[in-house]
Amino acid sequence: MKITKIMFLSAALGLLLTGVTHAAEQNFKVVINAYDTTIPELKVEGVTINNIRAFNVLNEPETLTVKKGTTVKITVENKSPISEGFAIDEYEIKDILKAGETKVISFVADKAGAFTIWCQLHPKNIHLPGSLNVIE
Ligand SMILES: [Cu+2]
Repeated sequence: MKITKIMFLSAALGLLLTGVTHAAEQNFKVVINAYDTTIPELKVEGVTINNIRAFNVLNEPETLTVKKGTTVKITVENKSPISEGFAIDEYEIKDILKAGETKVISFVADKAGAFTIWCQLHPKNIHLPGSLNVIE
């Protein structure tokens, strides 16, 4: 009878500790993907445009949301054929990932607000920025 109680208590405590750990730490996986699009011919309102080439880079997912105080671990994988940047100014994060490289970026989200995740190497209309949302 006593052993059963102890086993139950330690199981409950185990669950409680697991819950606390999950609330304090959050893991994300972000993939940087490059999209190279070619449109041979496009007709818009009577105007014909030939040979359109669009090159865009996206962080997927673009938006990360955490609660203030969370330890954030972002595993960033660069699948673009060139080096890409990963920066969040307000958290003093400024990293560069070579093509094919994966890095883990860790920090404590101790400031609430919406912060731009951007690439410091390329224009924002090519490598589209994302957002880190830290909620109270
Ligand atoms: Cu970039």
